[in-house]
Amino acid sequence: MTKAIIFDVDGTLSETEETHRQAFNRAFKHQGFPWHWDRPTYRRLLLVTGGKERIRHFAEQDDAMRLLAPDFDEFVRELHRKKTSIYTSMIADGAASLRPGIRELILEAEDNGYRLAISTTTSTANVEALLLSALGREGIAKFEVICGGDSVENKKPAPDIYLLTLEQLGLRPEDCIAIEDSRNGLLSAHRAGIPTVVTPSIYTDDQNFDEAAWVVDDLSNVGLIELIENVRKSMAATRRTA
Ligand code: XBP
Ligand code: MG
Repeated sequence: MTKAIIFDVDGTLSETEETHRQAFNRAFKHQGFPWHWDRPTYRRLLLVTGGKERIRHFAEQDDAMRLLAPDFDEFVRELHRKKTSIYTSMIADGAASLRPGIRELILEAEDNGYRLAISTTTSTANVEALLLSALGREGIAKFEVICGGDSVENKKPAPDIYLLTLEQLGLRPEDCIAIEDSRNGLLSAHRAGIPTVVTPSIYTDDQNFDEAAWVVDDLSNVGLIELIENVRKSMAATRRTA
């Protein structure tokens, strides 16, 4: 029986990847760095989860000479710290709002005694900034468990972040439903054994979601009970064909 809903953040709670992209570009400019990630480039780079990993991947693919700098690792950490500072300020200034239907799902889960958690690759500071901005002072407290960023060695699509969330919730995967926007996130939750609903976002609408229990473009007219029932039916159908 479903006892908890585990939300991804970027692309799921909110279309924040566009804000991340702008924050990266402002950080590059602030550090006097000649990089600029346009939307098509960022769509490609989003296949690599984690901002620091994404910076390194871009250098390897598009600016390999940078890797030769003796302090490249420290450079990446400093650049990412600046980007996170810019990003959290943009979010605090209202740069992003919750996707349609997300607020209603969170409040309905809370009202009906379902436990809430977050499993994300983004930095915890970014999560708190978004929850504060979108849900007010009590926003963060609605989520019993928030697992993010560098709390695990292997980021999505590895299952680590969802396994950590299950451990902190003290629940079995079949007692939860994950809500994701990307293939990396779907694979992470699926590998942890968690039935997953995917709501594609502006940067993931071309990805494959075959492992999803349910794919829904717009959550604005989907109540929590309907979502849980759709997942239950999908899991029952999967068991019948197994
Ligand atoms: C999406 C990510 C993150 C963000 C950038 O996270 O892969 O890396 O793109 O945030 P989610 P950081 O699992 O919520 O979809 O720069 O803090 O990594
Ligand atoms: Mg996401």
